[in-house]
Amino acid sequence: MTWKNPLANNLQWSSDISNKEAKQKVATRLAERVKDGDIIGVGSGSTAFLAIQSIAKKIKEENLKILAIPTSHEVALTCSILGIPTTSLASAKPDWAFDGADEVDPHNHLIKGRGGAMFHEKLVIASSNETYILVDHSKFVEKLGSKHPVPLEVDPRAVHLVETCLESFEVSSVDLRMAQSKDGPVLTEAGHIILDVRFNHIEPGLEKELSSIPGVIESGLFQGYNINLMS
Ligand code: ABF
Repeated sequence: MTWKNPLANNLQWSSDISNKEAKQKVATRLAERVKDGDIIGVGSGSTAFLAIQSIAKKIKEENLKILAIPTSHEVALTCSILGIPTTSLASAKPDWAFDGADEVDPHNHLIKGRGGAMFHEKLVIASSNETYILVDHSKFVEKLGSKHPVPLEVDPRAVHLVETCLESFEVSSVDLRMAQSKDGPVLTEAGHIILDVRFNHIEPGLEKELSSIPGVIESGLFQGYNINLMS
C-alpha cells in the first residue's frame, strides 16, 4: 500500500500573507531557475514558503532531483511534506540559495530575522555561490532601520553584558522579543534569546561591530553580501 502524507494537502502559511500576489510572482520566477542536481539553500518567511511550493511543483512536473539545505526546522518540515529531500551545511555546499528580507536599502544591505532564523540564514547565504533575495515593494527603504529593529541573537547568559555594550552605540530602544503568548521570551532553535534593537544610524561597519560583542551569536544585519535582488 502506498503511504499518503496526510499533511501534504493541508500545507499552509500560519497567517495571511501580505502582498501575496507580488510574492507569488517572484516565487514563480525563482522556481524557473531550478535545474536537475542543484543543491539549494532554502530561506524562511512567507515569500520563501511560496517559492518552496513553486519549486516542489516544478521538480514534480519535470522529475528533477534536487537537494535542499533548510534554514530552520520549520522549513525542513515544509520540504519534507512536499517531498523535497534535505541535507545540511555540514554535508553539502549550496550551489545557490534564496531567502526573504524585511528591509532592503539601495546598496542591497538587508535587515532580516523577523522569524528569528537569521543565524542559520546567514550561514547559508555566506556559504552559497549565489543568493537570490525575494522581496515585494514594501521591503524597499532609503535607510535601513526605518521600519524594523535589528534583531540580535544572544546567549541568555550574556543579556546584561550585551545590553551594557549596546550603550556605546546610538540606540533608541532594546526590546527582549517575547513569545506571542507573552509568557516568556522567544527562544531560537539554538536556545538563544533575541534582542530587537533600534539604532539611530546604521553605518556600513555595524554588522561586524555587533558580532564582536561577546555573547552576540549573530545579527539580522546583512551588509556587503553578494546578493541578487528579485522583486
Ligand atoms: C525571513 O523571513 C526573515 O529573515 C525575514 O525576516 C522574513 C521575511 O518574511 P516574508 O517573506 O514573510 O515577508 O526571510
